[in-house]
Amino acid sequence: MEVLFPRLVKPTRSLALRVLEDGGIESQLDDVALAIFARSQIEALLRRSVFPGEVIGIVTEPCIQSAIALLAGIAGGYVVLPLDPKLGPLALRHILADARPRLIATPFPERMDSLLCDLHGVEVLRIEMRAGEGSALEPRPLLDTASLLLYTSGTTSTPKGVLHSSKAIAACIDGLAAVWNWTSEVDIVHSLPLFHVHGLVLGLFGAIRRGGALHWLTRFSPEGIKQTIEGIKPPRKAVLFAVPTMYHRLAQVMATDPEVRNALASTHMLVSGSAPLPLRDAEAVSAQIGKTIIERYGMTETLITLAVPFGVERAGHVGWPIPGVEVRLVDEKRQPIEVADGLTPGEIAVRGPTLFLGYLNQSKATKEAMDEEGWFYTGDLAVRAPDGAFRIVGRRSTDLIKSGGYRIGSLEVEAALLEHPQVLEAAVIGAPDPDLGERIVAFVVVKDPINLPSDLDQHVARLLSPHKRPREVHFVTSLPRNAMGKIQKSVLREWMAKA
Ligand code: MLC
Ligand code: AMP
Repeated sequence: MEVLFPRLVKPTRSLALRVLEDGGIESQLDDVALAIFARSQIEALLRRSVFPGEVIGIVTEPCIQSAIALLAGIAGGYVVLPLDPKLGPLALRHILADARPRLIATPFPERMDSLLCDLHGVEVLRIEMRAGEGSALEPRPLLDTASLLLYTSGTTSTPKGVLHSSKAIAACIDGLAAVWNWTSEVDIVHSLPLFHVHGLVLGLFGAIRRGGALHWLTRFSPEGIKQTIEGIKPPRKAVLFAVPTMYHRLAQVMATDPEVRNALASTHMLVSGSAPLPLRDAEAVSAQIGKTIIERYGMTETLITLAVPFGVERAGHVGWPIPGVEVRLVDEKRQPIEVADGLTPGEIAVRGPTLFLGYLNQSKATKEAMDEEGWFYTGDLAVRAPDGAFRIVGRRSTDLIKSGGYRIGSLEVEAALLEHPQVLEAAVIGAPDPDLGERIVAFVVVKDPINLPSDLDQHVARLLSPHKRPREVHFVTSLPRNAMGKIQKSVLREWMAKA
């Protein structure tokens, strides 16, 4: 029987998880210890009569308990719902109502909004590291039913729940393993949150499935990345998974810090994803360390679908479909574009085993995004080179912003701004930013332009996770609108370009 994490069923006594917390706390577990703790977490759920197949929320606080609970939940057959520990009340309320988790597990129950949980009938369980009754997990076969529920911003004001099966997770990891020669000698280093595909599916689940270790630095810093990489000694091979903002910051530090430069030069592979990697950052890194950053492309709904294989030089490209996945470009009528000239753009459509099962409670949105032949339309625009390599050139929706590798729906930010009693109208755009890729900029019309609200920042901070807050707010007397009364975000973008 094929299971998602063989080493939690038959531990190999090798290092599995090393967590470097902010503040210097370091913990590490081999797979025997990991299996013991995961097992006790599953036993705690069963004691509360929470059974496999039920939805459990896990607050992904930056500590080892969260990682153990995520692995235990998936391996134990639950539908795991990872939650951003900084989730604002608007999003939390929406997720509790939509996903209806039976229980939320967190290392810090005291930080949960108990009123909100009570209101939705959700129990809160403290994640504890205790030895369970047995030392290994019971095997559970890979299934094509729901196993992971990830919330992601869309073009509505509330995030959508994306359901994935354990089979899809395995297909994504195994497809990448084939093109990257991702063996059990590879140790992953990352400093990403565990509530999105990149840090969770690739970083945590990937490392545990492939048999190497994950070294998770819970707060990103170039110094921390350097030290973490330095801790990995041959024959182990260090592979860094990071978003472009992190490479931008690493490139800057490397220019004056030879130790950071040497650490990155010593890695086996550097991988970038979640957002476009600017060529100047890619070149700044490779010029300093003589190594090319490999790119791969994915999305919450599709997991990772395109990747540049290990050892292949393809700057500016996100590569070829991973084994088992079909990717094509389509025109506005969703007709395939056959030409591969590196010039003709089309929307990326994906079909294959890594695709999600659908949006939770949103069959209409699922049908709009996925056709009867199983093609999912990503909204991303790309061109295909004559050798088949894809290059991302844009995005169909201007209401989706990618900032620091996070996908943010502008409507969600606008909804938070509009909750302020002084705000009459709000429009949010992503402005080009050398560090974040795009930075969130808000244009706001207030009731009384003489007395501008001084608490707008705090108001938004109470409602939204930090990465969703506008970096800039411009107070304007009116928003540009077309003849139909629709806000013209293109005009706002022009204003920003001229500013
Ligand atoms: C941020 N801050 C603000 C603010 N925005 N404060 C006030 N107002 C605002 N508008 C605060 C932050 O909370 C932080 O505070 C400090 O300012 C610095 O913020 P920052 O510049 O954003 O830096 P940082 O927090 O370090 O974030 C950069 C980053 C982060 C790159 C580390 O964006 C990140 O972790 N990105 C990863 C996203 C990711 O995993 N995406 C994967 C999606 S999956 P303080 O107090 O904390 O210092 C996917 C699929 C695929 O896309 O293909 O992979
Ligand atoms: P998310 O839903 O947060 O997983 O974000 C997915 C989106 O990130 C995709 O639709 C792309 O727009 C973007 N993305 C992911 N990887 C890359 C990449 N390598 N290059 C450019 N954009 C990317």
